[in-house]
Amino acid sequence: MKLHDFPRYPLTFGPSPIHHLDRLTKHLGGASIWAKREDCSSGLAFGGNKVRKLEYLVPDALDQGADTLVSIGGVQSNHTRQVAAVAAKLGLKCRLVQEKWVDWDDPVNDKVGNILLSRMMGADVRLDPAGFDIGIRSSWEEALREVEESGGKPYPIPAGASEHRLGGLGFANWAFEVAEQEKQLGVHFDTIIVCTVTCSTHAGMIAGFAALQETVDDRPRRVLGIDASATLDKTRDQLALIARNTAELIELGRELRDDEITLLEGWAGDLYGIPVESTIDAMRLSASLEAMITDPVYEGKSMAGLIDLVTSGEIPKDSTVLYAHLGGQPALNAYSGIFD
Ligand code: 5PA
Repeated sequence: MKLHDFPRYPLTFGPSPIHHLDRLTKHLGGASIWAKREDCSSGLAFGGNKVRKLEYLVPDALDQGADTLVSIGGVQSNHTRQVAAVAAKLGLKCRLVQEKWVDWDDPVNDKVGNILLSRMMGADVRLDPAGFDIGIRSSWEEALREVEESGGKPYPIPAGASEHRLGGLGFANWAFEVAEQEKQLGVHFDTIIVCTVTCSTHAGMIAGFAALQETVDDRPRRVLGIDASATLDKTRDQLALIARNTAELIELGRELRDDEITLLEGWAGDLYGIPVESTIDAMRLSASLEAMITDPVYEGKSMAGLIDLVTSGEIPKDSTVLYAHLGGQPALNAYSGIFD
């Protein structure tokens, strides 16, 4: 099936807005920088990149007659908050496993931000002491079993909706959306910057831009993933796998080349979820120049990557860059100490 033939349940306002970051561009003195804002493209509980992914999972869940969405993430997972939001909007139940992915010493870390919102929206939130891992977890499989045993019909959504057959479609379609917006704006984005952890955002983009190139627009572009997992080898393997599976699913008609799958290291620090100096500097810069708010777990790290790549000239001065803002701001409340 081609990408546009997959059913999509609308949960966003439409295409996410794109705008130029003129003060940041001027400050860095290099490439022209724009942002595409997944953080304000949906009215569902502050939105974010998962809403777009879930638009392609919901028709499948409804087809199967599921009554409970079951998912997993860290205590401050944006993903699980978006699953809770979608469940609320559809009138479904939601069961969430929230693992201790981050050892961050903040007294309200498991009470504010994302987890507070998920509780408010009626999700059954259960804390689990397990640490960070982007793979399939037994606690999640257990949650699925429990829903079934209590007479419910669970719909399984793995971490970040990534290791799901349909998980890459949302951001494959993002590529086509970008191409439409480029026409309206009269620009061409030769470089895309995206934060990568469970991988279906970046992987979907890779498959989508490859399909775009085969069909409507063969101009070259680079999609640069900035790793925020700090488990680089595992993430790189998962990225390649999901990109290739998504490419096959949308009938790209050729193998993805290795040079289309680029994951850069250098900004994650040593541990997932722990901001380093470059993260905090990037968060402060983007907030103070553009009032564009980023979080310490994901977008602060990809923003740090963007800043360095533009400043060093790695992304050349004549480039036009699109920064994918994937959301994540609610977690800021659980990191109040950073800007004390
Ligand atoms: C997340 C993910 P991928 O997981 O698709 O690689 O996306 C990375 C990403 N930015 C980037 C924000 C704001 C994100 O929330 N979040 C996860 C979560 O549980 O919230 C899946 C890890």
